[in-house]
Amino acid sequence: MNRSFIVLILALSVVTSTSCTSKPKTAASTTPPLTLELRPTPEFRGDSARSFVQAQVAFGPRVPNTRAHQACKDYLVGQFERFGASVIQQQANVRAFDGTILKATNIVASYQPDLDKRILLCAHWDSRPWADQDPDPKKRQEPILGANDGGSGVGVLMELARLLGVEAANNRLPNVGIDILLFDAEDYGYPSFYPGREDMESWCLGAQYWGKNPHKVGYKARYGILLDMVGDPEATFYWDYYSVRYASPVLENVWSIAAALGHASHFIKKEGMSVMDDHYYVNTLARIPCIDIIDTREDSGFVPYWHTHRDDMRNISASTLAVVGQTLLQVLYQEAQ
Ligand code: AHN
Ligand code: ZN
Repeated sequence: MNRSFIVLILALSVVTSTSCTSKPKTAASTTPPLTLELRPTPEFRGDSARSFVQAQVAFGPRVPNTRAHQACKDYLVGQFERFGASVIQQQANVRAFDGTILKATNIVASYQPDLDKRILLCAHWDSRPWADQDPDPKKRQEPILGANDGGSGVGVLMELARLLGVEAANNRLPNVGIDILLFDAEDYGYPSFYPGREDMESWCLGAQYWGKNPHKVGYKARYGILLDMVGDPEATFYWDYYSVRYASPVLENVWSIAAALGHASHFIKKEGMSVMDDHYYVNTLARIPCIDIIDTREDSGFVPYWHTHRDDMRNISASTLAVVGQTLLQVLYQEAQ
């Protein structure tokens, strides 16, 4: 009786001690590594974003110093105001590679401008003055529509602003300040047919100006996300070199959130090419860690119609715009908790 009682106690202590020591092991092997808990967000409408791309393209090429450029600027400012944002137009005369002075305007649309904790979302709203990659040499001097290159990123951010406007009206904005920054004169970079030395600083003139002269003194954001060419049905977003170099935790976060939403076929966690884009100056001049969500293809650079006359609405997929927009919304609402 006594002995069996002791055996029972021993057996129990073995069971309890094993279960005690093995508990962390079991937990580690059954719990997936830090799964992300998705938060409820408004529903991003890809068709609405696409209609905002269409509206920009309807102005024609948005080349600095043209009427279409001016008209599109007024349209964008009007829309962001209609969506309840506080809008600042930052005017800048910037010098192009050939000496032309461009009357550029960076547009900043802010939600909850008084909050300290801010996220910066960017795109460029101008379009390229030349189709210098077009297969037809006779058409290379003409400006492009830039539905994808320029239009798509702005379209996504407009739909996001529309949704934030609805949230603001219902007093349920996420608890984070959001700045939508549309850079001008991104795509006035040195054309391939122009003689002389190629100059990387000829790109992103609006971003360079803003990086040296932020729209508000001492402006800071936790991080930035740039959208560029986010409308193609088969868009693939790889990690670009400068994003890795300056903002790799942001890449990790955004690509993980995209994967959790089921978008891993577009957001590919792999290094791609090095892209000289507006985010370079947000990183190096404003010193805000900023990534670029930009469509690049394994081994083949940008989309095949990049800087050609085929960069039109045919390449703009409501579904891809929604993949990007829904990911951004989730990123924002993850910050808000
Ligand atoms: C270059 O790599 C020269 N430009 C990439 C930035 C860009 C141009 N994005 C759209 N158009
Ligand atoms: Zn371009």
